[in-house]
Amino acid sequence: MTLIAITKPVPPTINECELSHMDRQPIDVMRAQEQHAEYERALEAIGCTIERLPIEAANPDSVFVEDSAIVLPEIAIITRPGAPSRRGETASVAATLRRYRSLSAIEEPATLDGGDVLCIGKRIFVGRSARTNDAGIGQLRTIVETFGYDVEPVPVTACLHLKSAVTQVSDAAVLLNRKWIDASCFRRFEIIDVDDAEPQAANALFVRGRVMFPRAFPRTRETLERRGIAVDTIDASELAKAEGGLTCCSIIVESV
Ligand code: CIR
Repeated sequence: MTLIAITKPVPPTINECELSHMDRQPIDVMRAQEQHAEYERALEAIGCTIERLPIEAANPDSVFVEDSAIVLPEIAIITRPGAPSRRGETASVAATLRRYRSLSAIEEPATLDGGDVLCIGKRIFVGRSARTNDAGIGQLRTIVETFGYDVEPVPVTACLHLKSAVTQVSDAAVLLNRKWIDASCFRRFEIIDVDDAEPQAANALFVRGRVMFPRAFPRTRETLERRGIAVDTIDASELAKAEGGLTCCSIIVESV
């Protein structure tokens, strides 16, 4: 089985990105591009083939491809991002995913961002957030229930997306910030708390049994390692200024 990681380059316009829970700070575009290249190399090192789509200068947030699609083994669902400025990002992702999966799409008036969707086995947690509405959750449920998935909504108010507050870090464990979401939704899993001093540390990328993790959060990294979870760290500090984490910068597709 091959793992494809779909990415898009950091556009020169990234300083015009959407921001919801952070103050705007200047983003050094070259540094962001270098960090993004390091991210792609880290994915390659764990066996992913990078499929880099063309740069989209007209879409300041286009590097955050995760928000454009949900990919399951059976189907890919093209989203309708909650921020109107981001709706132009989905076409190129759909054109690529069509080669790997049959496609379905979230339709108006529904909105759904990929960052709000956390799939663990046959359970799909979906953040009800400023970006993802009830119609989006409902349409997703209708599409995936035929394949045997359960959809569980999780309220998200304190941060941008569900995956800003919780991600999977092993077959059995999630890394979570319980100040931002209700941890009881994840009671079936072993819960690892982010360090109190690192509220933004919950977004880790779990691929092929490995965890890619931002270098900016050494205390949470220590907690993960104490719990037996080895991590590869990368510097994603410039992309973090655009409110993006590690999961946001790729769409992982298992291809047979
Ligand atoms: C936004 O606000 O849409 C972007 N500046 C950040 C998106 C990050 N995406 C993600 O967490 N999945």
